[in-house]
Amino acid sequence: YSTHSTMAAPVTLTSLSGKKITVPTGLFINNEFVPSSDSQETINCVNPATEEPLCSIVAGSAKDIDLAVQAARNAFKTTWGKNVTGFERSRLMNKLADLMERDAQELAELECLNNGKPVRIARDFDIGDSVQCLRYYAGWADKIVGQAIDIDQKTKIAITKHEPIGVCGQIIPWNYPIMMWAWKVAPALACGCTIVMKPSEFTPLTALKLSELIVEAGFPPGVVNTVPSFGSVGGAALSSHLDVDKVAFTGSTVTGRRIMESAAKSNLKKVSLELGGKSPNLVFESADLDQAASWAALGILYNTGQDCTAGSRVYVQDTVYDKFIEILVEKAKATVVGNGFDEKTGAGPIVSKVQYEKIWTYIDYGKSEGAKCVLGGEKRSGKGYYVDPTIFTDVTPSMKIVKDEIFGPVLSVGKFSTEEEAIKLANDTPYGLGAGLHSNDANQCMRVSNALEAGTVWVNQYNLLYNNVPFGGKKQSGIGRELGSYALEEYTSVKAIQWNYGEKLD
Ligand code: TXE
Repeated sequence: YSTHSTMAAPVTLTSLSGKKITVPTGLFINNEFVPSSDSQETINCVNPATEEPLCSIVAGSAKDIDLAVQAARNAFKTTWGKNVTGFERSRLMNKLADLMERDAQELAELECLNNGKPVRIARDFDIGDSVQCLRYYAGWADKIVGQAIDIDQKTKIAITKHEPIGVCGQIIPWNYPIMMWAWKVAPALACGCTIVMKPSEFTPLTALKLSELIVEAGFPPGVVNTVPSFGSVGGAALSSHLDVDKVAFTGSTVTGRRIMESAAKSNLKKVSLELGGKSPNLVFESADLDQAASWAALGILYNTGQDCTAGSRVYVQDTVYDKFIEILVEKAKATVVGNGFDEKTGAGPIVSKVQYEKIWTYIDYGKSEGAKCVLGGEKRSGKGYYVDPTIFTDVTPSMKIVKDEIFGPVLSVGKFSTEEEAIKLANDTPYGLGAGLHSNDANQCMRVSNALEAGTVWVNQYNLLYNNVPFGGKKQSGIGRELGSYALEEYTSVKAIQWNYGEKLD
């Protein structure tokens, strides 16, 4: 299945539905798919449902990143940046959204082939949300405005301008390849920035396919460039590049730390990081237990637990603990884990062999550290990186399954007796991305929401995201906010123009 590493010719994949999908395999620089300028390396893409190879694509080198940055800088100075109106950016972004919507089924099937997630979910949620994200930020493109600040009413005024920050490196992970692309690209384009996108080496195919739509939508060359590459090569080159003004990252806390360090050591580029989590989900005795169990199951099983906000630690009030677990196990059992081409599938395979093995290591830790496995925990035979919903009860705070981000469908359920204890357990983590609470006591909902150390608190629900609501982490879960108007701050630089129209020096 090997291809010539230097060629950038498209390959045709056949999805399980029989659809033929043509995928570019080159690096996307200046609106063209090109081979690497100096490397023979390839990225070998695998279908996680079958463990079979899909295709090989060109892996970009540090030099290729440099060429892409040059293309992005050139576009920033000529056709984009300060040379394009908000109306035009909005028009192009809406066009791109329309094209994504037109190709939703094909993109969803490709996402399923490369990532494993169910086609239905990719199409209706990941892509549906991404289309909306583009339209949401297209709406902002001509509304990014500064302030006029009177210093006095007679002689001096200051004007603030929210200028595009410049060339943005965007490094995205493999759990939501299309959605993370949209979350990064949409606000950057709306603000007038240009982009060098580095998709994950595990799931680069949909970013390449979306690059075709960038051309079709009519974006000028160099505005969006895509350089699939390995993290230690392309990701490192982007974060240490002297001509990149900002790097936006979603991924592990370990890598986020490295990126920030590279940014500090190079040119102090602006950094936004959306990192890992070990999010708590609290169930109080007054809660509607049936609903709370449904949200808790969704919280850990959505995207097969490969979710930065996965509600991986559920804490239940002791008075309803046994009853809640009974309901939760039934709900979790009902989630169909299987091939993403089956419309009934609720959760697909794990994205890669490394992740699959990481999850099993943690399941083994759970067993050896004395937690009680009440659901799952057994390997399947046959091909595909499948992990069935797994629930551990009787957990203690020092267990690895309680402390570490597993990034799989593995849930720890613990017990508390008072609200104070629940808050203490919930906050006992270096992370602070998401948190949930279920209660029918309105005062308690507000008290606990205030006390939880997290960027998002879900009350009587879990894991829902909206394009107009900010998202991001506290503590070691990140820096900066995506989505909503808050994301615009990540891609703009404020300039104060101080204007004297009357004061004279003696
Ligand atoms: O992540 P990495 P990995 C967590 C999750 C998972 C663990 C490891 O717990 O099990 O991280 O996953 C690029 N400089 N999350 O190793 O390395 C890489 O190429 C610059 C949480 O896959 O963080 C990819 O594009 N970039 C998470 C991106 O970083 C580098 C999503 C993410 O990969 C780099 C994914 C470097 N030195 C994993 N090294 C979330 N928050 O949603 C790698 N990369």
